[in-house]
Amino acid sequence: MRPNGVRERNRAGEPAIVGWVSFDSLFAAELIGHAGFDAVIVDLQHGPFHLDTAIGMMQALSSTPATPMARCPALDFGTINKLLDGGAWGIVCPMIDTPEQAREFVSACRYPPAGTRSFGPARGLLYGGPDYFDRANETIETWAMIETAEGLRNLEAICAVDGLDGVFVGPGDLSLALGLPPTPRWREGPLADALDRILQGAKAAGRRAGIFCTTKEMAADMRRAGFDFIVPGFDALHLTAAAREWVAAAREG
Ligand code: 3PY
Ligand code: MG
Repeated sequence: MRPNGVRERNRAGEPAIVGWVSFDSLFAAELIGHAGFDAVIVDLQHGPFHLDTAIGMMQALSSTPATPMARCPALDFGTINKLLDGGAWGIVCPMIDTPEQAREFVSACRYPPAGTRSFGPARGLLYGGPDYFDRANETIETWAMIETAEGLRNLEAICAVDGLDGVFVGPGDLSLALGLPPTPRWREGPLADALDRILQGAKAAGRRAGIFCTTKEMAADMRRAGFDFIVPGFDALHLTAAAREWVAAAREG
């Protein structure tokens, strides 16, 4: 089975740098897949597209060096199974509040006896190879998002769930849960305390920690803090930032 770029990078003791695609474009996914990321997440929660497009985007990513992963729209067995069958080498699941939900999430991603995933790995065998079934449980990554007040309260119990690979911070929703505006103020106050708690809690439980970053500075800070899985912005942000720079350069020139 093809290796998982996130897992390989983390095993080498380095943070994985992960892309994030929200355009309903196969070509955009392919472009981002060639940008140097270890993996790329197709965002089916907030990306304005549905499952068929998400699977096409993972097919496009399969032609690049980046490992295809997906964020499911919610904790839903059917959608998670379809994304895995469509070639996701990892799932990020939003809004995990309780250890029971984390257990249900991990179970949906693992073939029996470890879990309850149904067999029918459509693209898995094509992209992964004939040993897909033997290696899927140990290769596919499960990342539970901590981004609600309840999830934060239950952090230790969520981290203790067997088979969970890591916890992934959604700093926008987590800020809202803390009574802050959604643009993350990660350097001070309640969000900084929460990020520290999540990182320490994950490490104490032997889990990895990931985070979505809204600026380059935040990504650099999170890398220095010790996060294992860093998403430095996403396609729409990268495109508008680059376009603004080009416009400014042309106006100044
Ligand atoms: C958040 O910041 O809440 C996220 O889910 C990142 O996309
Ligand atoms: Mg969120």
